[in-house]
Amino acid sequence: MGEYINTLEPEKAVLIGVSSQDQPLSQVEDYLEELAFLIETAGAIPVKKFIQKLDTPNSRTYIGSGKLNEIKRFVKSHEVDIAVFDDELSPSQIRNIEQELEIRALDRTNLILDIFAHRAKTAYAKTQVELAQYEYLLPRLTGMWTHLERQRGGIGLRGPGETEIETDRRIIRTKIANLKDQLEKIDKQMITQRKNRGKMVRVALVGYTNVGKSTLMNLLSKSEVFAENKLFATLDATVRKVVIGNLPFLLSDTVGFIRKLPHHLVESFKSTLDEVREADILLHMVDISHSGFEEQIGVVNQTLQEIQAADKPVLVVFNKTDAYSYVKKDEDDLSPKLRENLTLTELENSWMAKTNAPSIFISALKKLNIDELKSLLYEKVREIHVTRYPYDDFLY
Ligand SMILES: Nc1nc2c(ncn2[C@@H]2O[C@H](COP(=O)(O)OP(=O)(O)OP(=O)(O)O)[C@@H](O)[C@H]2O)c(=O)[nH]1
Ligand SMILES: [Mg+2]
Repeated sequence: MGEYINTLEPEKAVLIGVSSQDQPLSQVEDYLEELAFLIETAGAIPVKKFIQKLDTPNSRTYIGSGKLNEIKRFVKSHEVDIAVFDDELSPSQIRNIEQELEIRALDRTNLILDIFAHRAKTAYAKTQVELAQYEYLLPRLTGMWTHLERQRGGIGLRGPGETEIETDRRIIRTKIANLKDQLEKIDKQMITQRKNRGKMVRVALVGYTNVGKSTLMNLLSKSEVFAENKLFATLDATVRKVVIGNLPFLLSDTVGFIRKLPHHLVESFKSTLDEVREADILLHMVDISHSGFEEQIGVVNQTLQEIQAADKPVLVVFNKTDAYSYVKKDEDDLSPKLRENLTLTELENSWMAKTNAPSIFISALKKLNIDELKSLLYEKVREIHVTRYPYDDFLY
């Protein structure tokens, strides 16, 4: 009874998350919602979500055996192909789960790496992703092979398993070194390119994935950057010259951030993120129609810190106002208004009261409030421009 693999049928996936004291149920539901979007982006179909309440994960199989059995029954009856966990699993946990469920198991990091690998288009992005994949794999080889070592290696013998690991390790180390060399060469070219841009003010679009960065880029620069309703539509940095009024500046669009962006990806995308690190102004875009937008803001700020870009002037651009919705409260309901009860105007006011970072509410898709954004941007760019070109008289 051979395994039947139909490459035309998209794979079916179950999603698995764990709720605990620090991770309440509603949050896990949001996370799994995002995981489902990631799975769709990867080309598979999310068919069911499983959440287990668990304060300490099982060291062998991450979730408890009861839950695992429940999932197994579902997997069998619905012909599911993969089990995707929202949290990071150890190599041995993955192995144990795969043995129990008899299907492939992935964690979130794995999935994101896979999506990046499929979506990378340029040689540069491909090289960056390949590097991240090998770096992810290297420390995991041991875990993947220990059982073989034990089975095959006799007493005092160097088992074939072990030799294989050593060979594999050596091959991977060589690959990593080669990829780093390649990237370094391209990086040097890019540094020269960036130097040639002169002193022009540089603005970088940053934000969570799928918030509308590329859509705004296209709108402001009249370019045709790829934008779509999938995660990580953009992997390479694109830079365009934009002119507002008579003021020219450079605008860059780059890879979006996400919760738990794999560390190796951030590492290997460092030079793509140089656009952000070297920018004079950041346009932090937020999808206001997303229920988790506040947490997304936090993830972006944290990632900016990781790449040492957190101390730049920021203009917060709340996008997708056209898609914003709220839960209207009854007149006689006197309980305090929650965030989900705020109208757009109330939300704007409460945000303005909370922060001193300049912000603006727009819809890039419906082209709402774009002139206001432009004049705000003009002011910000001008402030920097005049310090760099003190004798430039185009402004006066
Ligand atoms: N309703 C609504 N949708 C928008 C708006 N702006 C962008 N979108 C949609 O949001 C989706 C993502 O837009 P992109 O511009 O690709 O987002 P991005 O931030 O560049 O995404 P990544 O490159 O994947 O990080 C697309 O389907 C857009 O059409 C908006 O103002 N309102
Ligand atoms: Mg994009």
